[in-house]
Amino acid sequence: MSDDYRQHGLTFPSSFLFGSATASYQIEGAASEDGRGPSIWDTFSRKPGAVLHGHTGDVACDHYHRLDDDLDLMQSLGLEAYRFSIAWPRIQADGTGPANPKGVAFYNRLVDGLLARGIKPIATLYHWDLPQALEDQGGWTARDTALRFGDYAHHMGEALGDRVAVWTTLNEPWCSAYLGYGAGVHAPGVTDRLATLRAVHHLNLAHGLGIQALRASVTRPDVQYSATLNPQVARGVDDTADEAIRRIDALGNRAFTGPMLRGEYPADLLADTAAITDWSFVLPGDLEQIHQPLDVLGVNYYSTMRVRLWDGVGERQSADGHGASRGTAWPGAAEEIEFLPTDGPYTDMGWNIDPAAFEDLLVGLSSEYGLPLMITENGAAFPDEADEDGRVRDADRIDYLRQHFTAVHRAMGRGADIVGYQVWSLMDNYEWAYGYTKRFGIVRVNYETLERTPKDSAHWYAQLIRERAIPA
Ligand code: PNW
Repeated sequence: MSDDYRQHGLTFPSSFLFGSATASYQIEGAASEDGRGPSIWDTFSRKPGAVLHGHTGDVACDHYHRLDDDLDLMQSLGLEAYRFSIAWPRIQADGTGPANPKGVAFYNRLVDGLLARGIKPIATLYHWDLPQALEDQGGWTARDTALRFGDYAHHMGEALGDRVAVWTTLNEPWCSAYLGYGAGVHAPGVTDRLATLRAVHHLNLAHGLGIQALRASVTRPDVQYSATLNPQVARGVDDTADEAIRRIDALGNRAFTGPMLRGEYPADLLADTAAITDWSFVLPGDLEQIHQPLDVLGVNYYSTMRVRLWDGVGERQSADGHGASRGTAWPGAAEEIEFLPTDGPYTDMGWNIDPAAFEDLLVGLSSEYGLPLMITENGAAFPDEADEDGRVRDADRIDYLRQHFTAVHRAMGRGADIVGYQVWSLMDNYEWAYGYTKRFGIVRVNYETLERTPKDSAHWYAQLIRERAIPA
């Protein structure tokens, strides 16, 4: 960025896209309406003990029935962009065959409603709600799921490809593979090392096939293609940490950026996992399929981990409380890593607040891959309550957002090419294994009345967007 840009203080360029993000299963509800088939989260959330209080997404924020009001809400906050995801089982109940017109109609209304209000649609094809019928045939451990994803992407390109501005194939494939098939704390709840690595590859393949299917069906000329990753950021605690961080980076980051952006699986990743697999599920030609040109890299960031190599004595620490990424999720050489409690302060997730790591991450990614970056998620859960007057005074969330917007601004000052920021989340919603107990929204949702109330942070964000500068 130029000196001219720096002189204006904490302002953002006119092209910078301020928005907010959600995901289908977390907000829509209407889980069996208009031909929607069951997803792996409908199944997983009903498994005893899988989700806090047995909460499900059956109703969620009832966004499916409150679409127009929610669109008005976005407009009232001045959002320039809205990142949503499409529920695959609304489009193909069992993951195959023609597109369900009622499912398509809902997303048509959403996209048209956004455009009518001057809000850019950023669509994610897969934010974790895999059709259960595909899981019954192996889910992401099965190659066929990636092929089915390509067909689904083609349907969506045909349906919305004249209007969606930014397409994202996958949200956080790290979570799908490592939390879904490794730690088993997300759907489908599998705990199997080989399954985890097969899932990594088939998610990558789905991304590549999805991009190609979109390119073949989309007609909007100024469209952009992307994937959203959640880079794993580890800080070291002693002189064994560099090796621990390298293993985390191989499995957590380069397992995706390698094939997607460089066309190869890193040699150290293959070596670190050699005891589990020879990666023979990577077929000839797969890497060419996965390695597709992208316009933007989506980055989700919340917090960091603290690691060192385990000396093999006593019980290995895995810091499930105060470490953002489950210590039990990592296979292969990463099983010899200890995840130590991070330093506070923490959000209500027990995740530490570390905006300096965010700044460095963005500078590093930008120089490493040379792609424009979009912050597709950043935000915080806090146990906020409405006061007697109905106002939600979430000063802690404002503080978190201010620190992280400042980090983005500083990263841009250091040369990182960052094109936008989608706050997680527009409204309180279904926080996966935590059900409705964690509130990430800048808008409060009353889960009894489903009423929406913009929190102080929403007003703060609206001011930021209006002034294109971080409020003092
Ligand atoms: C992301 N972890 O999920 C998702 O993209 C959102 O759907 C979610 O609501 C948000 O972040 C907040 O959690 C994650 O345990 C869930 O490391 C869990 C982890 C990371 C990201």
